[in-house]
Amino acid sequence: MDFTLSTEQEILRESVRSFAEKEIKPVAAELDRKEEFSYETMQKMGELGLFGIFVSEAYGGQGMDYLSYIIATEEIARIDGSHAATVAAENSLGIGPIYYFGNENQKRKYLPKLCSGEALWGFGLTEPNAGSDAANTATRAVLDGDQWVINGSKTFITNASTRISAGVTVLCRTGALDDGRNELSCILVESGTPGYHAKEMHDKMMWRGSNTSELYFEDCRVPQESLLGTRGHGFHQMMQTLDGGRLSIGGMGLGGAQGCFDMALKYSREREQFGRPISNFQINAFKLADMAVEIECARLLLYKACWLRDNDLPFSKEAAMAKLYCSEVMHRCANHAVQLHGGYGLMKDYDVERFYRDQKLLEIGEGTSEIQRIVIARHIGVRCL
Ligand code: COS
Repeated sequence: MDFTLSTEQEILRESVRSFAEKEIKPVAAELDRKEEFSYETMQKMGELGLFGIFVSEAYGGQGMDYLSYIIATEEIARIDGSHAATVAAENSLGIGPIYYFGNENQKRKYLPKLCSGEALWGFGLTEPNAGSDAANTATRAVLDGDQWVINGSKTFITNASTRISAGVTVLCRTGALDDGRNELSCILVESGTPGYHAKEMHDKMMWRGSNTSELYFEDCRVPQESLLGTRGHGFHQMMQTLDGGRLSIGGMGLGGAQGCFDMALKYSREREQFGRPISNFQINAFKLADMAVEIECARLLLYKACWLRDNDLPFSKEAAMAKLYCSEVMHRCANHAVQLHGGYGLMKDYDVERFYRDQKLLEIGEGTSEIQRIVIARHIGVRCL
């Protein structure tokens, strides 16, 4: 078994790490405080090649493997969850569906701009009454001549209401199946289409530097050719996309946990109480040791899931495991890191305070921890829901 990363992956890790330290770290706390999306760092991330990492060069991507993309996400998350959210949502949820299910015209039209970071694209799955029960989509699309007419709404959609948001992939009911279930299809809707409105959501606890939106469709008409892939395949497309997206949430959990560990180790070596560094108290040393073990396990689990994907092997179960475990590891690491910082960990002057808030999203977004356990249970032969 060879655990060595390739030279390209090592170089990517180093360059993303140094970019995140230099360009994101100095602005992350302020963006979080102001709840502001940064177009400046967005542009710089585009120039660095952080979008379309796994997309072929023919469409403007970097032509690297999925593990490389996850390593990049991990390194951004080590410094800031909001920027990692922008990167992860754009790559796996924005670009992913168009790249994997789009026709040649759609790929040529949208991917180059999305891969350069000039434009963002949303993933319109969640609705006010269709969260964990994603198939319960109420948004409808009816074919009228050669146009789809869309009515409904979506919520908690990342990257959909910035001034560079170019559009969104929307899961819609397009009919009924013989067995009574809904026929669900994905439709691409461009920003600026009459009847489509994206409204930014505010007052978030976490990921305050990333863009989150509610989407409204009122008799929104798009050409029939805006259908993504095959009619009726929308739910499968969304679920397959989430398998990949869950790996990137795993990357965010792993990177965030590493960031918490790095801050906790540094602080507890410097902070002295009772005449010695607090890291020298066994109770604290054991916390740091436990964090190191869990981060190592998380990395092995996540990288193995990426390896399965990169080798075209089934990986849904492992993606759910990695997403579940990495987010829960970050939860525990953020908790330990704040505890080790004592009163200072509760202050916004210290980045651990932001990490403690940002980690919570990972146990909820792209399928809650409970949903991951359902997916895993089904894979190990237990039918539950
Ligand atoms: N890849 C491809 N297809 C999949 C799939 C996957 N990972 N998971 C399920 N499907 C398919 C099934 O094969 C089934 O296909 P058929 O209708 O052809 O038989 C169909 O999708 C329905 O699957 P299932 O019966 O398992 O659906 P359920 O409604 O029971 O729920 C869960 C499945 C709960 C796992 C799903 O709704 C889910 O993941 N919910 C969470 C949604 C989520 O993560 N939201 C967050 C979005 S933030 S971007």
